[in-house]
Formats: sequence, C-alpha cells, structure tokens
Amino acid sequence: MKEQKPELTLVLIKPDALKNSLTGYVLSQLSEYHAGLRFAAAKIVNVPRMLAEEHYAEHQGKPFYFSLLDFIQGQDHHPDAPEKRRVIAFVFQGPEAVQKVRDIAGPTDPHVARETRPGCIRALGSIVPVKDAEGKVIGHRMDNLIHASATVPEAEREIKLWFKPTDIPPLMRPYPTVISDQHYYYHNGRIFTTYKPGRILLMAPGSIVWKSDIDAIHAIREGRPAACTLESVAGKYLINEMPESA
Ligand code: 3AN
Repeated sequence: MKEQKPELTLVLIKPDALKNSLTGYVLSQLSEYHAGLRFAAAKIVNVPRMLAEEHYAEHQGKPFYFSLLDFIQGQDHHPDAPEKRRVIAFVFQGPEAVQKVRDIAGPTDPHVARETRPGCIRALGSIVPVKDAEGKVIGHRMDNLIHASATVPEAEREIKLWFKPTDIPPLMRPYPTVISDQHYYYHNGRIFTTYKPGRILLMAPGSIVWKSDIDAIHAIREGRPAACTLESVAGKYLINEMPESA
C-alpha cells in the first residue's frame, strides 16, 4: 500500500491558554500517542507586531482585527508585564495533520464549541467584551486558546512565517530550501545587503533558507512582483530579537 504523504500544520498555544496554565492540557490532547502526529518544531515567542499582522493578514479590515493583534501579542493578558507575553508555536507532522488538529481544537467560537463539541480544546475558551477608552463595549474577542492552520496551503504559509528551515529537523523539513547567496538585513520595511546599527540580519552566505523567501527577496530587490511580502519573509527572523514594542 502506498504510504500517505505526511502533512504539516502550525499550532499556536495562545496567551489565554498560557495564562490559565492550560499548556499541559493542550499538549496532552495533541500528544503523539493521542493525535497520531509527530512534533516537528517548537519555540517560545514574544510576538513582534509585524509577525502578528502577517499571521492575521486575512482579517485586516475586520472590526476585531486590532484586538486580535493585541491579543496574540499577549497585551490583553499581561498589560503590565511585557516579559510574560508569549505564545508557544509548534509544527506537527503526520497524515491529515491539518484536519486532525482542527478537529481536536474544535469550532472557532468557544460558545459554539461547548454547545456542539464538548470536550474539544476550544470548549474551554471564553468570549471577552472589547471596550473603548470610555469603557463602552465595542465588540467581542474570542479567546479560544489555540490557533490551528485551516488548510494545507495556509499551513505552508504559516509555518514559513513562524519557522526557519533549521528550526525543523532536516528529514522532517517539508518545503524546498536553498543556501543564501549573501547577507540580507531588514530595517523599516526595506532589505539591505550591508550592516548598519538597527538592521536585523535575516540571512548570511551559507544560511539554509526557504527557497520561497530568497525568491521573494530577489524579486523585491529587482522590482518584480513577489509571491509573498517582505514582512512575511522577515517576521520569523525578528522573533525574540528585540522587545515587541521596538
Ligand atoms: P480559526 O482560528 O478557527 O481558524 P479564523 O481564522 O476565522 O478562525 O479566526 C482567527 C481568529 O480571529 C479566531 N481564533 C478568533 O480569535 C478571531 N475571530 C474570528 N472571528 C471573530 C469574530 N467574529 N469576532 C471576534 N473574533 C473573531
């Protein structure tokens, strides 16, 4: 019988789960034995604004967009303790990983999750009113504990957004990689090949990088349309590089 090609999916344990000490519970639901999936990567992330914006790019323009950015950055759960603002990011690999994790996570809305899928992870989530500066309720935020990629192409976009190839063991790496041809630095929405203070090193000659990232950098430098934004290339290299507010 032909072996099924393993899929990969991104999981984020979000600030509400961390604050409520549900990390162990979530991971037990997603354990290799229970879920039939393998851990392929893990990291603890203080989420830069740019990474939050790229991650939730599809929600840009929706009324809850900015509260979603504040939420994933941990600002809502730790307004006065920036050092506690974290998410834990994982890549899981295995047959039908995307759908399996979505099933274990449950519906987006925690109320719907409790109603229709009691026992799923998001059944333990909550809905929180979002207030303006005067305390008037202007909307609601869904604190649903984990993010799980929605489709296989979304999983590829998101994994490449949060993880470098070398975060994933070589034999589990799913997407084409190449060796960087030179130094590339990022600063204020631009790419540079020489260092100056304030510029963040993305890649050095010899670095193993996602092929799609280097293709995008080359296209951007040559003024051609790129398949993804410079911010989505740079996002993962800014992780834990500087305080999120910087
Ligand atoms: P899922 O996380 O199930 O893939 P998406 O991608 O539609 O759901 O939404 C991403 C995140 O945006 C959700 N986890 C939730 O926190 C938030 N969200 C989605 N829809 C709403 C809504 N109508 N009101 C408030 N927050 C929402």
